Amino acid sequence: MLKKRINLFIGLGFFLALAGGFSASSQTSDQAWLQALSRDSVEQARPAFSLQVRALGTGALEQSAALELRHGFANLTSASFLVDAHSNPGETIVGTAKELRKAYPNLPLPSAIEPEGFWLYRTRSQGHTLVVVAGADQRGVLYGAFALLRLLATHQNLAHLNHIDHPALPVRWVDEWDNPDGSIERGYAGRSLFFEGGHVRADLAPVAAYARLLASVGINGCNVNNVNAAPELLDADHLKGLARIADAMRPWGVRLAMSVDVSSPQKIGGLSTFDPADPAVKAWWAAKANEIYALIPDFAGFTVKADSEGQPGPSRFGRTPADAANTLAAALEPHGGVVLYRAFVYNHHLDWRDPKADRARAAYDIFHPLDGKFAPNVIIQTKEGPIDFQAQEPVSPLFAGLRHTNQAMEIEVTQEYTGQQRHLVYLAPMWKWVLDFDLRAETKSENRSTPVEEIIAGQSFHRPLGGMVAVAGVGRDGWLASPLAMANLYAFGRLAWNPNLTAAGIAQEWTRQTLSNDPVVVRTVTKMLMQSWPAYVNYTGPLGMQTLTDITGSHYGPNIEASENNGWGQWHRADHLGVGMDRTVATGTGYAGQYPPEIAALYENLATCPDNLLLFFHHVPYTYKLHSGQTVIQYIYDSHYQGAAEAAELGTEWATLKGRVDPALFEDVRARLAYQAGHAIVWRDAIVQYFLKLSGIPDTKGRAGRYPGRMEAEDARLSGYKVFDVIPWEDASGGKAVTCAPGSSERSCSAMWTYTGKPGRFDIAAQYFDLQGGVAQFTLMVNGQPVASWAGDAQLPSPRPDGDNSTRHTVHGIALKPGDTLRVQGTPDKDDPAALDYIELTPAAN
Ligand code: GCV
Repeated sequence: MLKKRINLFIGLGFFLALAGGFSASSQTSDQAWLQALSRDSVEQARPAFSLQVRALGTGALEQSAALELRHGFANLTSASFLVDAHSNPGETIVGTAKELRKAYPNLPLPSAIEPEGFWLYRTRSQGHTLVVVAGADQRGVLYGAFALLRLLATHQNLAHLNHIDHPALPVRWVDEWDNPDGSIERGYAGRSLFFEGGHVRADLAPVAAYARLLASVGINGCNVNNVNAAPELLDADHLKGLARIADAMRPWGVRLAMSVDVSSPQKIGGLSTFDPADPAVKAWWAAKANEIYALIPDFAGFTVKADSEGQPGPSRFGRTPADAANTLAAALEPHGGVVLYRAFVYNHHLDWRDPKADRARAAYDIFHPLDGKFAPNVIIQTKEGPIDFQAQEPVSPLFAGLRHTNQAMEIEVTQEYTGQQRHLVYLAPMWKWVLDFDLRAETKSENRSTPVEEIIAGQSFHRPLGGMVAVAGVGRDGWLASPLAMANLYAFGRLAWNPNLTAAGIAQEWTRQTLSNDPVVVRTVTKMLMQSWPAYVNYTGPLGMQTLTDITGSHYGPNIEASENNGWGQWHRADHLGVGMDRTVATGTGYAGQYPPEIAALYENLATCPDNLLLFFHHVPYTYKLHSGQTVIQYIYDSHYQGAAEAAELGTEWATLKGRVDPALFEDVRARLAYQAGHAIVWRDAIVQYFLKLSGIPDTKGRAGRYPGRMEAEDARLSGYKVFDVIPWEDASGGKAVTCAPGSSERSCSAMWTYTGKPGRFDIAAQYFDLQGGVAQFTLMVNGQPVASWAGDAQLPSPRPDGDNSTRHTVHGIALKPGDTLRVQGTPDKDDPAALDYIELTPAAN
């Protein structure tokens, strides 16, 4: 296995060197779904193709396409391929439709292939196999080559290959929130591929590998820097660096874009103002655009975050987003660039006591009145929901509110509010729900559906431009750090290409290419992926409550009150009587009225509001009955127990794949899923005990607040350990835990309990807080004999013990009898005080 990997690595390095002039790097695109191209996996398709690949033209992307096919055919077909190739020497011809028409006038080429589209065809000509990859244009050729390889790698029957396809959306970009110092805002996979120490990195081989990965799923643009933009990236030196990035991505048809700070003319340009209406400001941007295009002739455009979360904006001068966007658009227009102006504009100093204040309203309130005022090369980029990438939100009403403006939808691949890649959460089902959502934006008489996917494709309102943008957050740690999280990046590309694909179909495709074509693997992993988002919603914040996390900090673990009593406006308004935000027109903030009439009525009325968004639109008592017949409070209890059980199930399902997937990958994912199952319990217990205390209403199933088999650390016989109050209280069982003198690395502490139950075999879980800045050691002893030792060496958020870092270590099958002692010994290390919450005994499964 190791030898094979090394060979592949050398092969790819050679291939990249040919394609883009780069040396081999430790991060390759073959570490993701393209690894299928490096496996012997298409035996049945083998006779269809030969090694002969001929590009008709000399275009760079056509050359990339031909190289991809040679590389893919060679790796997909093993040595026996050559024998067949010898006895049946066929050819694969790669070119634009125009080139093919000229060279093969008798080919039944479709009369028109849409921009960036392709036609794949197989026939026999004079006893030889002829395979055709015809692109509408250069990008189409490349996308066609990758599509052909995908069909092969997923074992599709290509006997009658005759396939035409094109992307639904013209703008298909990833946004990276990378800073010049190499850090990545909301990135969970290490340092930047693009920047280091204030500059563009010298080694851009990983950037070329990333562009190849993006191209393989049809992504055509990459915005490389944080939307909280560093103005210095526009200076002459940095632009030269950015031009090198553009060079690295160009062989893959991925155009470079950048985020800009609208105050740049003042901050770095020496002007006294950045008023977008000022002629000097307009001239500054025009000159800057000329400078950029001189270095990067195919520069894609600017992304803008302004008047948002502290970023400067046109409001400083009484100007509108349209004024700012159009000034930038005018500068880019002569060169063919576009402006993606973000609708994520809101006041984060809202008065939380004001029942009419509502962050969800902001985008529509600000942008709807400007509809039709944006230049033709401006696209308004709107987050999928009205708040901020929560685990569950309604669709943004702004999509229906801009009929004379180009639109793009922004989604998040990096799992900011959805488990930060430590939790398996496949987001395609959520994105699909948004894409398919019919906003009923046309008048009733027309009775025409207007699903989001058609609006952003420009179809519904006849707009020339539109797209989908994903905040990707890739870094140098295996792209997204977690192998299964890569399904989200893959799914984004596939949905931006074709929003009609199904989430399950994409999951299957990804699994086949990344893991195996073994039907058991495909079935199991697809099932796991499809279960993961509903499970996460269940254990974090169901009924439209949003992710009940620390919204002012990590956005990771549970912290229910963090949303309240501040100006950020992510409120759920829970009190002792009820929960939910009244956004109705009748009695609330009026947000529901921003939707077209049919949808507004759906959400406005309690009787029709769907359960899964009830608390986003309505404030109801805990005893309110859902359509399902359950009360709200009972649903909160039930969904959290169900969600935690579903999270555990993911690990059980994965365990069945032992021996069917790569052993190292198996173990990596196994450990991640075990962690997730433990953290889902932290979420479950935090939310359940919080709402039990707040509502005072017991769980009809008797679970909330009762934990059979749990032994609290604060109730143990403590030696060295001190009891402390965890903040927020709901993040620890009973609100308390114990800590071992932070700062001291000499001493150990211990917590001891005596077992009083019946004799039996048990799984023993120790719930501890794994803090950064030190590696505490723990030992579990039974009657003084160690049965397990482990290190608190994870890198989890928060510098203090709370739900961000509460972690579970489980030991299986320990025999206990009454009178036995159980002891956890914790040894702190630097800033990690070996804090402990409880141990929990459950009867061993076998
Ligand atoms: C780049 C959220 C994130 C911020 C991000 C912002 C945005 O608030 O937490 O990190 O800033 O969205 O999308 O601009």
